[in-house]
Amino acid sequence: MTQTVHIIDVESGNLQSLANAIKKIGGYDIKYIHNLKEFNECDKEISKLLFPGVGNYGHFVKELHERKLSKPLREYAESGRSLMGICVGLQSLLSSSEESEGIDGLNFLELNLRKFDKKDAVFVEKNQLKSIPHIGWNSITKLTGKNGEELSAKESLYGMNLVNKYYFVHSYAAILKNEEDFNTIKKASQEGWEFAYARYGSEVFLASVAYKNFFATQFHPEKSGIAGLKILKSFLEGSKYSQVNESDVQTHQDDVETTLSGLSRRIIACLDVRTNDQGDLVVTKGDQYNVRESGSDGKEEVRNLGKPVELATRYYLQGADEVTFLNITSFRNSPIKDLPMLQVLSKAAENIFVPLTVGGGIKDLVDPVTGEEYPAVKVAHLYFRSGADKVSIGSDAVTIAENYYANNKIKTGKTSIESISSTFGVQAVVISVDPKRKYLSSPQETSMQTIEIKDPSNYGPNGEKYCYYQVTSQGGRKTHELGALELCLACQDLGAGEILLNSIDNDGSNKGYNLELLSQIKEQVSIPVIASSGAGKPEHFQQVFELDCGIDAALGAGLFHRGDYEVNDVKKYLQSTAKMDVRLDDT
Ligand code: 1PR
Repeated sequence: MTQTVHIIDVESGNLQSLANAIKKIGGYDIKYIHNLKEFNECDKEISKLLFPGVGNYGHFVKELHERKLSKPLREYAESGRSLMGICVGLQSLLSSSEESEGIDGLNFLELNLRKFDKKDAVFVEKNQLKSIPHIGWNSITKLTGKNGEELSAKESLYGMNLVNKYYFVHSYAAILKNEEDFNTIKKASQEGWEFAYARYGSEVFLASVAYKNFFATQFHPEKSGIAGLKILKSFLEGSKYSQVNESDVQTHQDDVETTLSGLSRRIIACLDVRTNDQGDLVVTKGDQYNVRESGSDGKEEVRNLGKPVELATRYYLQGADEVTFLNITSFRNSPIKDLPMLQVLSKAAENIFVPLTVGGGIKDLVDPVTGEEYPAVKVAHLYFRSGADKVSIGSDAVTIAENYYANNKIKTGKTSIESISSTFGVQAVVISVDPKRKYLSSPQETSMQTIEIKDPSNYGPNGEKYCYYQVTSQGGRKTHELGALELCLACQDLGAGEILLNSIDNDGSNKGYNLELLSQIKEQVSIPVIASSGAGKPEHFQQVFELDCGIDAALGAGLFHRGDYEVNDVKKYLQSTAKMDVRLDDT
């Protein structure tokens, strides 16, 4: 007989993925609760309640209070029935957050949430900044049971263990800093609370808390591959202390590095999607953004590398840590409800349990059929509702940055970057940058920050010894008087959470990433940077991760589409040859 799982929905982020994960586990129906009335209507029948949240703590807690859900939630938890919080769901159960001073949480445990320190000493020592948000796959460093006793590597808390890696995405956490925090934890442990700890740089924070029938994770089990699905399953089945399987241990190798951050090396598979001349939605791939090639009849046609959902699922099963879809012809208007990527996303999210990013056409839109205006935040919401975790903004970011500098860096609060990040959190906004090298004889020829080219074989065609990276929009069609670095700095200030840094010069070349461009930008921003364009073999991933600036993730497209390498070939190479820490999922 199917059981019902209830999910609290206060319209925060991507609930579809959680629903999909529960469907995948099987045997459960889902019912959403939006307000007190709905809670009261089904209160008696609730036995498994999920409480997910992403984005801003204050926004989320206020929604809970305004919908009058705080009190029934507390009473529900006290009644001994099962409750599971996820991400901001966990955070809201603590007492307060630096993110939103003056807004009280539900105070199940008296701890304050703090922002991670970008000037973490272990990073400063290496001349780096710690990237904020904390995005990626991290490990649990310690699990404690009642009275603070440590659990062994063979034990688990709801399937969560010391071997697997889980997907985190947040800027604030219950970071344990001072004596008061440790005393709170000690006292709670004596009362029967159980904890999982994780590390980001030198900061230790709570990855999970459990007490009686209540459990909460800072990471996203619904986005943590098979390892995450096992946690959800254990919670739903009430299996609190399941043993770790021998097969789980396959991911562990003793001689691999321990990264500075604690995060493993994140590998992203990217799919450029567009309609071909026959009107089918296909995955394509360009060389320096040119996606056309000569067909059998000699005519130029769009390179067709396969179907978007099929390829994305394949890469997930091959071990991709994240999948990105870019609609590369989004500047052609289509009716909002028919936005082609909505369907792709919702289909992909049914079977892919790692983060999904969607880009292309994230901006204020006017429906060409109805004339209705759709602000960017509403467009983004449609994608989140379909299963996206992040949206990536390309062309609109260029316009926004140009206006930002023209207005002396004054923020209007109205741009797509600001509106989406203030509603859904900075972690939901990626900026996709499409830069092209511009050679200069002297730095005085531009107001942008320039790079001095070290290797004479890379000088410009007329012996130019300097360059900067000029941004383009509309898939490289339009060039702007703006540097990639200046674009990234503006977007970071406006609230972007991550940078997808392409390079038109290297795209599709298989000659490796643009290390010069990546270093210039990563050295000056504090949000995560994803290296993109040029990966042709596993060694290129090693090379980019070895950069002194500390690249956060590396993306590949062509090498996976052509079948030259599977995603796990890259990861296994990184693990066994480069001794780098990667995530290999459960079996
Ligand atoms: O401008 O907000 O509508 O977004 C459009 C998005 O589409 C942008 O993210 C832009 O980068 C992307 N895009 C537009 N035209 C193209 C094209 O190729 N003609 N693709 C394009 C950009 C770059 C990477 C690529 C890597 C790795 N693709 O995503 O996947 O370079 O390739 P490789 O590993 O094979 O070298 P908006």
